[in-house]
Amino acid sequence: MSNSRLIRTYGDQINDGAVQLSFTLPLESGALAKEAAKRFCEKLGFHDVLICTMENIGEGFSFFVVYAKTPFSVDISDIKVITPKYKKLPREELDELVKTRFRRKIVVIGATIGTDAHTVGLDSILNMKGFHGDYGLERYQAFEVHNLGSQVAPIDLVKKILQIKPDAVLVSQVVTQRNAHIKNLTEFMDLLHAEGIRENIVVVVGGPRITHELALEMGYDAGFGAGTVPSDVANFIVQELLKKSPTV
Ligand code: B12
Repeated sequence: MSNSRLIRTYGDQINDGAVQLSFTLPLESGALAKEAAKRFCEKLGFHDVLICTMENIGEGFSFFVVYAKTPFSVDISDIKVITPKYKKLPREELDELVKTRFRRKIVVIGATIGTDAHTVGLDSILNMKGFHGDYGLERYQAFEVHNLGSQVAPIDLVKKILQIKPDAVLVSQVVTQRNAHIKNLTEFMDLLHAEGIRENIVVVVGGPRITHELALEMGYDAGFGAGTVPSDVANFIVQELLKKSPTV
């Protein structure tokens, strides 16, 4: 007997396959553009294609919003997702755990590396006020936080690590155009290895397009994506440090 569990997108009725799409075609709005948009969706396998919005955006371009139905489904019994492993302890408990086991604060450095100027994601993890009603690492007694901000060159971050000697390094990468994040993350990891300091620290990367799987492939301890709250990261860091040095 098959254990497959097929699901399809939902619009009005379960598994009706309804999808909303938006895209741009290099055509002036009009009957030709509308028909081209419809045929394009049909080529993608959609049926019952309904063009809801067609608007000129600049000369010779039209933007579309389309409702359509897909015949495809996905078997979720096949899917294996890997996520960072940690037990979610409340802030007070985590503070107490660090106090009793480490008898000092956990030193954390955070930076957005390369030319990436997006700071909001990293700040939401580190700043006291936190994100989504969840306090940031600065609010914990357990952490001493050094937020270096954005556009930190990987080599400069390594210099700071050698100076501050943190327990954990948090790197943010939001821009993924032309795989800029892969280049930056690889460069940073290579530098850590070259300095012989990789094994001593917990190294975490985050950003909206970062997955735990990608992070592990690149030699990081964990990857955190969209919707991460600071307590996820706080718990991961402390529990990973305890795994690395169980005798602490
Ligand atoms: C605000 C913003 C800006 C601001 C940034 C201001 C600032 N100080 O941060 C400004 C205007 C400067 C900007 C500039 C640019 N931006 Co911009 N920006 C955005 C925008 C609208 C919101 C990003 C944001 O703040 N999100 C809110 C935070 C809370 O979410 P987050 O970053 O995902 O963070 C969460 C998680 O990802 C995770 N996380 C993030 N970092 C880390 C780190 C660690 C260690 C951990 C554990 C977790 C973690 O935790 C956070 C909380 O859950 C997005 C579009 C969008 N709606 O997302 C585009 C967007 C990110 N920008 C984009 C682009 C292209 C640019 C520019 C290149 C545009 C240009 N042509 O100039 C420039 C780049 C400049 C540069 N050198 O980097 C693209 C990126 C596309 C891509 N994948 O590469 C986006 C997606 C817009 C788009 N659809 O095209 N941008």
